[in-house]
Amino acid sequence: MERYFQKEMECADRETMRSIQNEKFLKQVKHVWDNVPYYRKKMEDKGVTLDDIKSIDDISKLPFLSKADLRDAYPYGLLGTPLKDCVRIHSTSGTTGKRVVAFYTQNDVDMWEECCARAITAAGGTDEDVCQVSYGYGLFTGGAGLHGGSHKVGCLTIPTSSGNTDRQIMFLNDLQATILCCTPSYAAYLGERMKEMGLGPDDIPLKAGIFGAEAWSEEMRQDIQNTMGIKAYDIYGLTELSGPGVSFECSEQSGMHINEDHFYAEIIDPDTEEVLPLGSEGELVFTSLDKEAFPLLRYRTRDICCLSREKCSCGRTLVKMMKPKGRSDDMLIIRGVNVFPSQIEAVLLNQGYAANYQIIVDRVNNTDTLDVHVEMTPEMFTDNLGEIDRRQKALVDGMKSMLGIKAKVTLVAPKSITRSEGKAVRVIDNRKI
Ligand code: DLL
Repeated sequence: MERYFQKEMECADRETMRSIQNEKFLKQVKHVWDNVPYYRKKMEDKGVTLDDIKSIDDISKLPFLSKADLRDAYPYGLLGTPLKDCVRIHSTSGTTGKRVVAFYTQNDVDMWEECCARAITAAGGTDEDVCQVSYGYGLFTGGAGLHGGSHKVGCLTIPTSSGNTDRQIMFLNDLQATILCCTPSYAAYLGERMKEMGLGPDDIPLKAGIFGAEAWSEEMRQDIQNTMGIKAYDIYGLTELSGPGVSFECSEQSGMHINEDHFYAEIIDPDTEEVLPLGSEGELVFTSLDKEAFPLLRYRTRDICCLSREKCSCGRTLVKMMKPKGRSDDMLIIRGVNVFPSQIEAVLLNQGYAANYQIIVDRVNNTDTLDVHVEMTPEMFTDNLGEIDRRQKALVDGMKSMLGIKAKVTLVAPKSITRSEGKAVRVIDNRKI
Protein backbone atom coordinates (compact mmCIF):
# COMPACT_ATOMS: atom_id res chain seq x y z
CA MET A 1 0.00 0.00 0.00
CA GLU A 2 1.35 3.40 -1.00
CA ARG A 3 1.92 5.78 1.93
CA TYR A 4 1.94 9.56 1.75
CA PHE A 5 3.22 12.16 4.20
CA GLN A 6 0.87 14.94 3.04
CA LYS A 7 -1.66 13.20 0.84
CA GLU A 8 -3.88 16.24 0.25
CA MET A 9 -0.99 17.99 -1.50
CA GLU A 10 0.73 14.97 -3.05
CA CYS A 11 -2.48 13.70 -4.65
CA ALA A 12 -4.37 16.97 -5.28
CA ASP A 13 -6.22 17.21 -8.59
CA ARG A 14 -4.79 19.57 -11.22
CA GLU A 15 -7.33 22.30 -10.66
CA THR A 16 -6.79 22.39 -6.90
CA MET A 17 -3.01 22.41 -7.30
CA ARG A 18 -3.14 25.17 -9.91
CA SER A 19 -5.25 27.32 -7.64
CA ILE A 20 -2.92 26.72 -4.67
CA GLN A 21 0.06 27.61 -6.87
CA ASN A 22 -1.66 30.70 -8.18
CA GLU A 23 -2.49 32.04 -4.76
CA LYS A 24 0.97 31.36 -3.35
CA PHE A 25 2.71 32.71 -6.45
CA LEU A 26 0.99 36.11 -6.25
CA LYS A 27 1.91 36.37 -2.58
CA GLN A 28 5.51 35.33 -3.26
CA VAL A 29 5.96 37.90 -6.05
CA LYS A 30 4.58 40.64 -3.81
CA HIS A 31 6.90 39.52 -0.99
CA VAL A 32 9.89 39.78 -3.34
CA TRP A 33 8.76 43.12 -4.80
CA ASP A 34 8.31 44.60 -1.34
CA ASN A 35 11.40 43.12 0.32
CA VAL A 36 14.09 42.25 -2.22
CA PRO A 37 15.29 45.46 -3.94
CA TYR A 38 17.80 43.47 -6.03
CA TYR A 39 15.03 41.54 -7.81
CA ARG A 40 12.64 44.49 -7.89
CA LYS A 41 15.28 46.40 -9.86
CA LYS A 42 15.55 43.46 -12.30
CA MET A 43 11.77 43.64 -12.78
CA GLU A 44 11.86 47.40 -13.29
CA ASP A 45 14.74 47.06 -15.77
CA LYS A 46 12.53 44.67 -17.75
CA GLY A 47 9.64 47.15 -17.56
CA VAL A 48 7.52 44.87 -15.32
CA THR A 49 5.69 46.04 -12.19
CA LEU A 50 3.54 44.20 -9.68
CA ASP A 51 0.42 45.28 -11.62
CA ASP A 52 1.53 43.22 -14.62
CA ILE A 53 1.47 39.99 -12.61
CA LYS A 54 -2.17 38.99 -12.23
CA SER A 55 -1.84 35.20 -12.18
CA ILE A 56 0.74 32.44 -12.51
CA ASP A 57 0.17 32.60 -16.29
CA ASP A 58 2.11 35.88 -16.20
CA ILE A 59 5.23 34.17 -14.86
CA SER A 60 6.98 34.45 -18.22
CA LYS A 61 7.01 38.25 -17.84
CA LEU A 62 9.36 37.95 -14.88
CA PRO A 63 13.15 38.13 -15.31
CA PHE A 64 15.33 35.07 -14.66
CA LEU A 65 17.74 34.76 -11.77
CA SER A 66 21.04 33.03 -12.33
CA LYS A 67 23.86 31.77 -10.16
CA ALA A 68 25.76 34.91 -11.22
CA ASP A 69 22.99 37.01 -9.63
CA LEU A 70 23.30 35.03 -6.41
CA ARG A 71 27.05 35.58 -6.33
CA ASP A 72 26.57 39.23 -7.21
CA ALA A 73 24.09 39.70 -4.35
CA TYR A 74 26.30 37.78 -1.86
CA PRO A 75 25.75 37.61 1.05
CA TYR A 76 22.55 39.49 1.93
CA GLY A 77 21.31 40.97 -1.37
CA LEU A 78 18.47 38.50 -1.94
CA LEU A 79 17.34 38.25 1.66
CA GLY A 80 13.56 38.61 1.97
CA THR A 81 13.26 38.95 5.74
CA PRO A 82 15.19 40.72 8.50
CA LEU A 83 18.24 38.69 9.50
CA LYS A 84 16.86 38.34 13.02
CA ASP A 85 14.00 36.21 11.61
CA CYS A 86 16.46 33.74 10.07
CA VAL A 87 17.52 30.66 12.00
CA ARG A 88 19.96 28.90 9.64
CA ILE A 89 22.22 29.21 6.64
CA HIS A 90 23.52 26.59 4.25
CA SER A 91 25.92 27.05 1.40
CA THR A 92 26.80 25.43 -1.92
CA SER A 93 30.09 23.68 -2.36
CA GLY A 94 31.01 25.91 -5.34
CA THR A 95 34.66 25.58 -6.25
CA THR A 96 34.93 28.78 -8.24
CA GLY A 97 34.13 32.32 -7.15
CA LYS A 98 32.04 33.15 -4.13
CA ARG A 99 29.91 30.51 -2.52
CA VAL A 100 26.16 30.92 -2.61
CA VAL A 101 24.68 31.34 0.85
CA ALA A 102 21.00 30.53 1.39
CA PHE A 103 19.02 31.68 4.44
CA TYR A 104 16.12 29.96 6.23
CA THR A 105 13.45 31.08 8.67
CA GLN A 106 11.92 28.43 10.94
CA ASN A 107 8.97 28.13 8.50
CA ASP A 108 11.44 27.59 5.64
CA VAL A 109 13.17 24.81 7.59
CA ASP A 110 9.80 23.19 8.38
CA MET A 111 8.72 23.28 4.73
CA TRP A 112 12.04 21.80 3.62
CA GLU A 113 11.94 19.01 6.21
CA GLU A 114 8.36 18.17 5.21
CA CYS A 115 9.53 17.80 1.60
CA CYS A 116 12.19 15.35 2.80
CA ALA A 117 9.60 13.55 4.92
CA ARG A 118 7.49 13.10 1.77
CA ALA A 119 10.52 11.49 0.10
CA ILE A 120 11.23 9.14 3.02
CA THR A 121 7.57 8.13 3.20
CA ALA A 122 7.48 7.50 -0.56
CA ALA A 123 10.45 5.17 -0.06
CA GLY A 124 8.37 3.19 2.43
CA GLY A 125 9.60 4.91 5.61
CA THR A 126 7.45 4.97 8.76
CA ASP A 127 8.04 5.53 12.48
CA GLU A 128 9.05 1.85 12.66
CA ASP A 129 12.14 2.52 10.52
CA VAL A 130 15.76 3.20 11.40
CA CYS A 131 17.17 5.79 9.03
CA GLN A 132 20.94 6.22 8.69
CA VAL A 133 21.86 9.62 7.29
CA SER A 134 25.26 9.31 5.64
CA TYR A 135 25.12 12.54 3.68
CA GLY A 136 27.59 15.13 4.92
CA TYR A 137 26.35 17.36 7.77
CA GLY A 138 27.42 20.99 7.85
CA LEU A 139 27.03 23.70 5.24
CA PHE A 140 25.97 21.03 2.71
CA THR A 141 22.20 20.51 2.84
CA GLY A 142 22.18 16.70 2.43
CA GLY A 143 22.68 15.76 6.08
CA ALA A 144 20.47 18.42 7.67
CA GLY A 145 17.62 17.95 5.17
CA LEU A 146 17.23 14.18 5.40
CA HIS A 147 17.87 14.32 9.16
CA GLY A 148 14.97 16.75 9.62
CA GLY A 149 12.77 14.71 7.29
CA SER A 150 13.56 11.52 9.17
CA HIS A 151 12.52 13.18 12.46
CA LYS A 152 9.25 14.38 10.94
CA VAL A 153 8.43 10.83 9.82
CA GLY A 154 9.36 9.59 13.29
CA CYS A 155 12.16 7.24 12.19
CA LEU A 156 14.95 6.45 14.60
CA THR A 157 17.63 8.65 13.04
CA ILE A 158 21.33 7.73 12.96
CA PRO A 159 23.27 10.90 12.09
CA THR A 160 26.53 9.29 10.96
CA SER A 161 27.33 11.98 8.36
CA SER A 162 29.67 10.82 5.60
CA GLY A 163 33.05 9.13 5.93
CA ASN A 164 34.51 6.47 8.22
CA THR A 165 33.13 3.76 5.98
CA ASP A 166 33.73 0.74 8.21
CA ARG A 167 31.95 2.46 11.11
CA GLN A 168 29.02 3.21 8.77
CA ILE A 169 28.72 -0.50 8.02
CA MET A 170 29.02 -1.40 11.70
CA PHE A 171 26.09 0.93 12.55
CA LEU A 172 24.02 -0.33 9.60
CA ASN A 173 24.47 -3.80 10.98
CA ASP A 174 24.38 -3.31 14.75
CA LEU A 175 21.51 -0.81 14.79
CA GLN A 176 19.57 -2.63 12.06
CA ALA A 177 19.15 0.38 9.80
CA THR A 178 16.39 -0.08 7.23
CA ILE A 179 16.84 3.14 5.22
CA LEU A 180 20.16 4.57 4.05
CA CYS A 181 20.53 8.17 2.83
CA CYS A 182 23.74 9.18 1.00
CA THR A 183 25.06 10.06 -2.45
CA PRO A 184 24.81 7.24 -5.01
CA SER A 185 28.59 7.18 -5.40
CA TYR A 186 28.99 6.72 -1.64
CA ALA A 187 26.29 4.01 -1.69
CA ALA A 188 28.28 2.19 -4.38
CA TYR A 189 31.41 2.45 -2.25
CA LEU A 190 29.59 1.20 0.86
CA GLY A 191 28.28 -1.72 -1.22
CA GLU A 192 31.76 -2.52 -2.45
CA ARG A 193 33.15 -2.45 1.08
CA MET A 194 30.32 -4.66 2.39
CA LYS A 195 31.10 -7.23 -0.28
CA GLU A 196 34.76 -7.19 0.76
CA MET A 197 33.68 -7.76 4.36
CA GLY A 198 31.68 -10.77 3.23
CA LEU A 199 28.29 -9.12 3.78
CA GLY A 200 25.68 -9.99 1.17
CA PRO A 201 22.20 -8.49 0.57
CA ASP A 202 20.64 -10.96 3.02
CA ASP A 203 23.01 -10.09 5.85
CA ILE A 204 21.80 -6.52 6.35
CA PRO A 205 18.23 -5.40 7.11
CA LEU A 206 18.34 -2.37 4.73
CA LYS A 207 15.26 -2.14 2.51
CA ALA A 208 15.58 1.26 0.86
CA GLY A 209 18.12 3.89 -0.09
CA ILE A 210 17.48 7.57 -0.78
CA PHE A 211 20.29 8.63 -3.05
CA GLY A 212 20.83 11.98 -4.73
CA ALA A 213 22.89 15.19 -4.95
CA GLU A 214 24.57 14.04 -8.16
CA ALA A 215 23.62 12.53 -11.51
CA TRP A 216 23.53 8.71 -11.58
CA SER A 217 22.48 6.27 -14.22
CA GLU A 218 19.82 3.54 -14.28
CA GLU A 219 22.65 1.02 -14.58
CA MET A 220 24.20 2.31 -11.35
CA ARG A 221 20.80 1.98 -9.66
CA GLN A 222 20.60 -1.69 -10.67
CA ASP A 223 24.11 -2.28 -9.41
CA ILE A 224 23.45 -0.74 -5.97
CA GLN A 225 20.05 -2.46 -5.65
CA ASN A 226 21.60 -5.86 -6.37
CA THR A 227 24.61 -5.43 -4.10
CA MET A 228 22.60 -4.20 -1.11
CA GLY A 229 19.31 -5.97 -1.77
CA ILE A 230 17.34 -2.73 -1.50
CA LYS A 231 15.16 -0.46 -3.59
CA ALA A 232 17.13 2.67 -4.51
CA TYR A 233 15.17 5.93 -4.79
CA ASP A 234 16.44 9.10 -6.41
CA ILE A 235 16.08 12.47 -4.66
CA TYR A 236 16.86 15.88 -6.11
CA GLY A 237 17.31 19.37 -4.81
CA LEU A 238 19.59 22.35 -4.56
CA THR A 239 20.78 24.59 -1.77
CA GLU A 240 19.39 27.75 -3.36
CA LEU A 241 15.82 26.39 -3.11
CA SER A 242 16.22 24.58 0.25
CA GLY A 243 18.24 21.39 -0.34
CA PRO A 244 17.19 17.77 -0.95
CA GLY A 245 13.47 17.12 -1.43
CA VAL A 246 12.62 19.59 -4.18
CA SER A 247 11.61 16.36 -5.92
CA PHE A 248 11.66 12.67 -5.00
CA GLU A 249 10.98 9.26 -6.44
CA CYS A 250 8.07 6.98 -5.57
CA SER A 251 7.65 3.20 -5.87
CA GLU A 252 7.40 3.50 -9.68
CA GLN A 253 11.04 4.69 -9.83
CA SER A 254 10.46 6.48 -13.11
CA GLY A 255 11.24 10.14 -12.46
CA MET A 256 10.92 12.39 -9.44
CA HIS A 257 7.71 14.06 -8.28
CA ILE A 258 8.29 17.79 -7.82
CA ASN A 259 6.79 19.25 -4.65
CA GLU A 260 4.94 21.71 -6.82
CA ASP A 261 2.90 23.21 -4.01
CA HIS A 262 6.25 24.75 -2.97
CA PHE A 263 8.32 24.88 -6.19
CA TYR A 264 6.93 25.80 -9.61
CA ALA A 265 8.92 24.28 -12.47
CA GLU A 266 9.48 25.48 -16.05
CA ILE A 267 11.73 24.11 -18.79
CA ILE A 268 13.50 26.62 -21.02
CA ASP A 269 15.85 26.57 -23.96
CA PRO A 270 19.14 27.50 -22.25
CA ASP A 271 20.30 29.58 -25.23
CA THR A 272 17.16 31.51 -26.20
CA GLU A 273 15.47 31.42 -22.75
CA GLU A 274 12.23 30.49 -24.49
CA VAL A 275 9.81 28.43 -22.36
CA LEU A 276 9.44 24.94 -23.88
CA PRO A 277 6.29 22.78 -23.94
CA LEU A 278 5.79 19.88 -21.51
CA GLY A 279 7.95 16.90 -22.46
CA SER A 280 10.76 18.89 -24.12
CA GLU A 281 14.28 18.59 -22.84
CA GLY A 282 15.83 21.80 -21.57
CA GLU A 283 17.04 23.71 -18.53
CA LEU A 284 14.99 23.42 -15.38
CA VAL A 285 13.88 26.74 -13.88
CA PHE A 286 12.26 26.97 -10.44
CA THR A 287 10.15 29.59 -8.70
CA SER A 288 9.73 29.19 -4.97
CA LEU A 289 6.10 29.66 -3.95
CA ASP A 290 6.21 30.13 -0.20
CA LYS A 291 9.73 30.83 0.96
CA GLU A 292 10.34 33.62 3.43
CA ALA A 293 14.07 34.23 3.90
CA PHE A 294 15.40 33.39 0.45
CA PRO A 295 12.59 33.55 -2.10
CA LEU A 296 13.76 32.92 -5.68
CA LEU A 297 11.73 33.73 -8.79
CA ARG A 298 12.61 31.92 -12.04
CA TYR A 299 15.94 30.58 -10.83
CA ARG A 300 17.95 28.89 -13.61
CA THR A 301 19.28 25.64 -12.17
CA ARG A 302 21.51 24.69 -15.16
CA ASP A 303 20.15 21.16 -14.80
CA ILE A 304 19.03 19.58 -18.05
CA CYS A 305 15.95 17.35 -17.97
CA CYS A 306 12.30 17.15 -19.02
CA LEU A 307 8.95 17.12 -17.21
CA SER A 308 6.10 14.65 -17.48
CA ARG A 309 2.46 14.64 -16.38
CA GLU A 310 1.84 11.02 -17.20
CA LYS A 311 -0.38 9.31 -14.64
CA CYS A 312 1.72 7.66 -11.95
CA SER A 313 0.77 4.32 -10.41
CA CYS A 314 1.65 5.63 -6.92
CA GLY A 315 -1.38 7.93 -6.99
CA ARG A 316 0.62 11.16 -6.70
CA THR A 317 -0.40 13.86 -9.13
CA LEU A 318 2.72 15.99 -8.65
CA VAL A 319 4.49 16.65 -11.96
CA LYS A 320 7.58 14.48 -12.52
CA MET A 321 11.05 15.47 -13.65
CA MET A 322 13.15 12.83 -15.38
CA LYS A 323 16.63 12.08 -14.04
CA PRO A 324 18.78 15.12 -14.85
CA LYS A 325 21.51 14.21 -17.31
CA GLY A 326 23.84 16.46 -15.36
CA ARG A 327 24.25 20.20 -15.26
CA SER A 328 24.67 22.20 -18.41
CA ASP A 329 27.92 23.40 -16.79
CA ASP A 330 29.03 19.73 -16.32
CA MET A 331 28.52 19.18 -20.00
CA LEU A 332 31.83 18.84 -21.77
CA ILE A 333 32.21 20.10 -25.28
CA ILE A 334 34.80 17.87 -26.92
CA ARG A 335 35.73 18.64 -30.49
CA GLY A 336 32.38 20.38 -30.83
CA VAL A 337 30.35 17.45 -29.48
CA ASN A 338 28.32 17.63 -26.25
CA VAL A 339 29.35 14.92 -23.79
CA PHE A 340 27.82 14.24 -20.37
CA PRO A 341 29.80 12.15 -17.87
CA SER A 342 26.58 10.17 -17.26
CA GLN A 343 26.69 8.89 -20.86
CA ILE A 344 30.19 7.55 -20.35
CA GLU A 345 29.09 5.96 -17.08
CA ALA A 346 26.21 4.17 -18.81
CA VAL A 347 28.65 2.56 -21.28
CA LEU A 348 30.92 1.34 -18.48
CA LEU A 349 28.14 -0.13 -16.39
CA ASN A 350 26.62 -1.83 -19.44
CA GLN A 351 29.91 -3.64 -19.96
CA GLY A 352 30.09 -4.89 -16.38
CA TYR A 353 32.32 -2.25 -14.79
CA ALA A 354 31.49 -0.37 -11.59
CA ALA A 355 31.15 3.42 -11.58
CA ASN A 356 34.81 3.94 -10.72
CA TYR A 357 36.23 6.08 -13.47
CA GLN A 358 37.82 9.40 -14.21
CA ILE A 359 37.51 11.54 -17.32
CA ILE A 360 40.53 13.61 -18.27
CA VAL A 361 40.11 16.28 -20.90
CA ASP A 362 42.96 18.24 -22.41
CA ARG A 363 43.88 20.22 -25.50
CA VAL A 364 46.89 19.09 -27.52
CA ASN A 365 47.89 20.98 -30.69
CA ASN A 366 44.54 22.79 -30.57
CA THR A 367 42.58 19.54 -30.56
CA ASP A 368 40.56 18.35 -27.57
CA THR A 369 41.50 14.98 -26.15
CA LEU A 370 39.23 12.72 -24.10
CA ASP A 371 40.89 10.11 -21.89
CA VAL A 372 38.81 7.82 -19.73
CA HIS A 373 40.47 5.86 -16.95
CA VAL A 374 38.32 2.90 -15.99
CA GLU A 375 38.90 0.64 -13.04
CA MET A 376 38.70 -3.11 -13.64
CA THR A 377 36.62 -5.03 -11.11
CA PRO A 378 38.57 -7.57 -9.01
CA GLU A 379 36.86 -10.37 -11.02
CA MET A 380 38.10 -9.06 -14.36
CA PHE A 381 41.59 -8.08 -13.18
CA THR A 382 44.23 -9.78 -15.31
CA ASP A 383 47.76 -9.27 -16.63
CA ASN A 384 46.83 -10.85 -19.95
CA LEU A 385 47.61 -8.00 -22.34
CA GLY A 386 45.45 -9.43 -25.13
CA GLU A 387 42.46 -9.53 -22.82
CA ILE A 388 43.09 -5.98 -21.59
CA ASP A 389 43.36 -4.80 -25.18
CA ARG A 390 40.09 -6.52 -26.12
CA ARG A 391 38.30 -4.92 -23.17
CA GLN A 392 39.68 -1.45 -23.92
CA LYS A 393 38.58 -1.76 -27.54
CA ALA A 394 35.06 -2.78 -26.52
CA LEU A 395 34.83 0.34 -24.34
CA VAL A 396 36.17 2.60 -27.11
CA ASP A 397 33.54 1.18 -29.49
CA GLY A 398 30.77 1.54 -26.91
CA MET A 399 31.70 5.17 -26.28
CA LYS A 400 31.98 5.91 -30.01
CA SER A 401 28.43 4.73 -30.59
CA MET A 402 27.08 6.52 -27.49
CA LEU A 403 28.90 9.84 -27.94
CA GLY A 404 29.76 9.94 -31.62
CA ILE A 405 33.43 10.67 -30.90
CA LYS A 406 36.48 8.60 -30.12
CA ALA A 407 37.84 8.46 -26.58
CA LYS A 408 41.10 6.93 -25.40
CA VAL A 409 40.36 4.31 -22.75
CA THR A 410 42.88 3.08 -20.19
CA LEU A 411 42.01 0.22 -17.88
CA VAL A 412 43.51 0.58 -14.41
CA ALA A 413 43.87 -1.78 -11.46
CA PRO A 414 41.03 -2.31 -8.96
CA LYS A 415 40.91 0.29 -6.15
CA SER A 416 43.30 2.69 -7.88
CA ILE A 417 40.69 5.45 -8.34
CA THR A 418 39.86 7.41 -5.18
CA ARG A 419 36.40 6.63 -3.76
CA SER A 420 33.99 9.43 -2.93
CA GLU A 421 32.19 9.90 0.37
CA GLY A 422 30.05 12.74 -0.99
CA LYS A 423 29.64 13.99 -4.52
CA ALA A 424 32.09 12.19 -6.83
CA VAL A 425 34.57 14.23 -8.86
CA ARG A 426 34.58 12.50 -12.24
CA VAL A 427 36.09 15.07 -14.55
CA ILE A 428 39.49 16.74 -14.71
CA ASP A 429 39.40 19.35 -17.42
CA ASN A 430 42.93 20.59 -17.96
CA ARG A 431 41.80 22.96 -20.71
CA LYS A 432 40.52 25.43 -18.13
CA ILE A 433 43.83 25.72 -16.33
O1 DLL B 1 23.02 18.45 -3.79
C1 DLL B 1 21.12 18.93 -2.41
C2 DLL B 1 20.88 17.47 -2.25
C3 DLL B 1 21.41 16.80 -1.16
C4 DLL B 1 20.07 16.79 -3.15
C5 DLL B 1 21.15 15.46 -0.98
C6 DLL B 1 19.80 15.44 -2.98
C7 DLL B 1 20.35 14.79 -1.90
P1 DLL B 1 23.73 21.36 -3.99
O2 DLL B 1 25.00 20.93 -3.35
O3 DLL B 1 23.37 22.80 -3.97
O4 DLL B 1 22.51 20.64 -3.34
O5 DLL B 1 23.77 20.84 -5.50
C8 DLL B 1 22.65 20.98 -6.32
O6 DLL B 1 23.26 18.96 -7.50
O7 DLL B 1 21.55 21.58 -9.22
C9 DLL B 1 22.06 19.21 -9.51
O8 DLL B 1 22.97 19.63 -10.49
C10 DLL B 1 22.75 18.21 -8.60
N1 DLL B 1 21.79 17.22 -8.11
C11 DLL B 1 21.15 17.19 -6.94
N2 DLL B 1 20.37 16.08 -6.85
C12 DLL B 1 20.51 15.41 -8.03
C13 DLL B 1 19.97 14.21 -8.57
C14 DLL B 1 22.30 19.27 -3.25
N3 DLL B 1 19.14 13.42 -7.87
C15 DLL B 1 22.92 20.34 -7.65
N4 DLL B 1 20.34 13.85 -9.83
C16 DLL B 1 21.72 20.34 -8.57
C17 DLL B 1 21.19 14.63 -10.54
C18 DLL B 1 21.40 16.15 -8.84
N5 DLL B 1 21.73 15.75 -10.09
